[in-house]
Amino acid sequence: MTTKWWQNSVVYQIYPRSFNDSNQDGVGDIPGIIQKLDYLSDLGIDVIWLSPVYASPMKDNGYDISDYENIAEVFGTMEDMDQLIAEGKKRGISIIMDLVINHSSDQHPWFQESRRSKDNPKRDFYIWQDPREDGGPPNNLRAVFGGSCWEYDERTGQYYFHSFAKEQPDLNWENPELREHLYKMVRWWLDKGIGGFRIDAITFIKKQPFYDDFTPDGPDGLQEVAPNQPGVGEFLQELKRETFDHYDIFTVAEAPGVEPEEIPDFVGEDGHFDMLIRFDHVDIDIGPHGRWFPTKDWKLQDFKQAITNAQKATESDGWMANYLENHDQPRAISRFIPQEDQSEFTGKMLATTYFFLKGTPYIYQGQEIGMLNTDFQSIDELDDISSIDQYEAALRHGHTKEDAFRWISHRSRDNARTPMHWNATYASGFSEAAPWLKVSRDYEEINVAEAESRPDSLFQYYKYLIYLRHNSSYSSVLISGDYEEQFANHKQVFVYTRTLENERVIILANFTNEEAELTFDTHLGTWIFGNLDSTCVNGKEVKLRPYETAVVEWPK
Ligand code: TEU
Repeated sequence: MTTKWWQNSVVYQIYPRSFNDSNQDGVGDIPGIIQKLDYLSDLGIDVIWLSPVYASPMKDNGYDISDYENIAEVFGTMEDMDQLIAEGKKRGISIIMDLVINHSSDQHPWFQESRRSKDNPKRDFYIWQDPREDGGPPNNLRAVFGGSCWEYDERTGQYYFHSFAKEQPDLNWENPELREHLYKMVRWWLDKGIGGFRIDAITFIKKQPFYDDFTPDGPDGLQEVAPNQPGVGEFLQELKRETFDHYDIFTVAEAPGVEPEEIPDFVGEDGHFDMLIRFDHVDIDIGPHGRWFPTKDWKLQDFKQAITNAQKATESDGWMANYLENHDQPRAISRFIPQEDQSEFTGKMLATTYFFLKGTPYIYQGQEIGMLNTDFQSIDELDDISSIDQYEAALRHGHTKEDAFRWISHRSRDNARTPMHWNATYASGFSEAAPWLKVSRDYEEINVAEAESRPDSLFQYYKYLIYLRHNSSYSSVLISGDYEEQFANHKQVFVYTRTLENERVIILANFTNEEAELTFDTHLGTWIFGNLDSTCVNGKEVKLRPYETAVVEWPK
């Protein structure tokens, strides 16, 4: 199989607000990222996915854009952005931008125009509908960040639609002129020489019927807004045709609501995108209707099943974005490993597990040094719009403040958004000023300077995983090999093979603190890498110690 450049790549996600502050205002910025490019180059990554840096009132930390062709002042200037692209290029690192085009900010000039009058030329760039006879909103859908999807605007006596916060009005994709504006903006960015886009919440662009009554799923009488409505594919194909198709770039779509059997429509030769970000394997501890309360117990079985479904759906065509963390998720070690066993060692196990799945691995800032969830003390310490809404919803559902806070702080997106730990000095070396969000308590032990200085650190381990994919004699099988799960019903281990012609490699991971014994039909071969040593393999027998992981040859 000939591979595309982005299939051989490893992506690193930067949440600019929390990465590195160069001008000492407590908020990370683009020059701060440039200062750390050598660090990223040493780690060995090929692509940076940059969470939004566009002009924004920051109601959702940049996922509410008020000008697509300008940079937010706190993050720097367009010159800084151009320099980041150029400096990245020098090091063989391309930048992919976060493309947020389901909605804009309510401060975007288009929306400011749109809300002015019913006959404004930009009126139809957003979704406006009349109230029902009783004055209420057109339907009873609930926005992802809580409350009705409809916000009443006095000036014109109509409601506008928002899938997320009310400050994030949805763009009206049914309007061809709006779509043309968006495509032009996308091409403008691509002409700058970026490597592509991570595309935000894109399955939300097609809306549910406006005047239907939906069966309530909670005490607020509302039903959660549902993405991936019929017809979404036509917009996505047009977007691709008008923009991406003309460049040597890649697109990775965050696509909630896509069922495994629909994956081939979304990625692959004729798919809408190149890679897909799925949620099943990280949503295993989330309750129905996207609720973070109470935290749901999860089983290894659910995790394995979710991953295998996606792997199988991209067996002959299509490609996955494989990840354990991003800016919307808690830290992986804190989520998947019981408290008493959370360590670099278990972090190595998790890393190995997802790194060699078929697809492109994504590392989220701080994951490479094993950053953990934060010790938030009260709801006032949380900044995230979604966490605050979930907390209030938990109270509305009759839970106590203590329970609500425990569950929400465990799942909060802010766990991933605390400042990056660079060293053990003030504010973890992130800034000399007071940081916008508190620094996690453990920065003196868990930080980049410490990890770089120690040969057995998780950071060095990630470097080796990247090397194995990029430059080793196993690269081809690890990138292109077919995926097959082994011991699928086993309750302790996650095991899979990657096979390319005569080559076969097996990835083994014990998710428990007890030994796990596995018997194979044929002999295993050379131990390649792992978080302990080669003694776990003995002919047809494998004995995995607690949380042990290993990558091993398995001759065919
Ligand atoms: O997230 C989209 C998404 O589907 C969210 O509902 C996700 O499940 C949620 O963040 C959990 O609280 C994207 C971005 O990744 C997120 O950061 C933005 O807040 C959101 O879109 C709106 O732009």
